[in-house]
Amino acid sequence: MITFIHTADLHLDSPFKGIKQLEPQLFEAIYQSTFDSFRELVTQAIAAAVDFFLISGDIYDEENQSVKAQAFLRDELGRLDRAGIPVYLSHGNHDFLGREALKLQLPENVTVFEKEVATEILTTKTGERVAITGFSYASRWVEERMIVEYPNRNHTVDYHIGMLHGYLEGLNASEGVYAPFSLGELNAKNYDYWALGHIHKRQELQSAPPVVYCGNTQGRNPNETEAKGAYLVTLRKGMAPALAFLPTAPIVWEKETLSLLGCKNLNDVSARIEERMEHYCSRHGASVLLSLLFTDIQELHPDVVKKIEDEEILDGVRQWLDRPFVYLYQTKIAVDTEKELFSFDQVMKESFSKSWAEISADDVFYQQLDSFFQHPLVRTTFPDLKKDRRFKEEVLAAAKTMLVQAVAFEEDDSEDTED
Ligand SMILES: [Mn+2]
Repeated sequence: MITFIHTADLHLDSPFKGIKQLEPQLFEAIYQSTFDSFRELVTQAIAAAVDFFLISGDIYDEENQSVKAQAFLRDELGRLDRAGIPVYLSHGNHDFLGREALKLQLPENVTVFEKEVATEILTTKTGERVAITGFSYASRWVEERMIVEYPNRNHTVDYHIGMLHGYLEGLNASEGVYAPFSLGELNAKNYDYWALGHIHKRQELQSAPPVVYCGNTQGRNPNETEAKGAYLVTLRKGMAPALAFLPTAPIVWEKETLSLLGCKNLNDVSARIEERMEHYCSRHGASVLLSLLFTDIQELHPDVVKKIEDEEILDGVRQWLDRPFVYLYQTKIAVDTEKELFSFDQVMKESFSKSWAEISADDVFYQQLDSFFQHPLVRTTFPDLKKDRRFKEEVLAAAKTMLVQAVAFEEDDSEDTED
């Protein structure tokens, strides 16, 4: 039997740029969160006396790693060293190899994968032999199918584990398509576990053998919701693999849809919000940064809608600033004009859906925007834009809102004249 930690995407020293202005009181806790989550993970790994510890890329947030982040990693990995736990780490697209002159020496228990795919062999305290295969990014853009460089299963060992920071094709995630692979390609290697990194949303893609994105260790924006942490994995010969998720993030981003049915004025909305915040307060555990998406606003006075749209409503909310804190980070109103607009005209709805499917297809979308992406300014300033799935989603969502509103305004205007 072997036990190990599978983590990735620590993004140590993430700057949390947008939050600094928002709430200086909480900023320190938020800024420290990437560090705190990893420290907690190391503590739990030592308590569980795991055989080894895997970090599948993006240890640091930036290519230019702060001395603080490096010293932190060195010291935490040093705690694992003193506990006799070997560490295998690879660098990803955020913290690719380079800048040797700026590297702090890591402790002796640490093996760093280089840019070529390589296999390390480890013998655990109970004498079981484990092969671990991985590589590090030599640059931000690794577009090759690195999976083809991975060797087939090593038949002289008890377990073979693959570490891979890359993109599972067909996932439709917002992360860039780097070191792409398919499930079939992974399975063809015949390994016992795939410790994936890069996609920040935690997901078990397959249970036997496990193919797992462990997610990042600390959410960094409103889209990185849910508890964050790492996996404690146990593999036994002839038994089903056991995966236990260890939540270690001190702060969790939550996103919730909240109905405002029955709310008419500012007081009603405030009361409804505080009810939800009390719910999070009573849960205990991690601190919460909450985003609320309001629906059913039909009874709400237009002046109140305006206050929500301007996010002025946040100023009136009683925030819970004691640790663990519960902080309302943003409020939005769900746009449902599409449903209302097309509900009365089936033909219009169908033709819109058809056009929509056409322009949403990757080939059409990217072809239409080709000269934009090729523009020198775009290429130099936003080199990653074309690979950013979220960019496409945002462009399409914004376009849809504009189209829908352009038609909906006609409706609004006619209503206005009745007032
Ligand atoms: Mn990452």
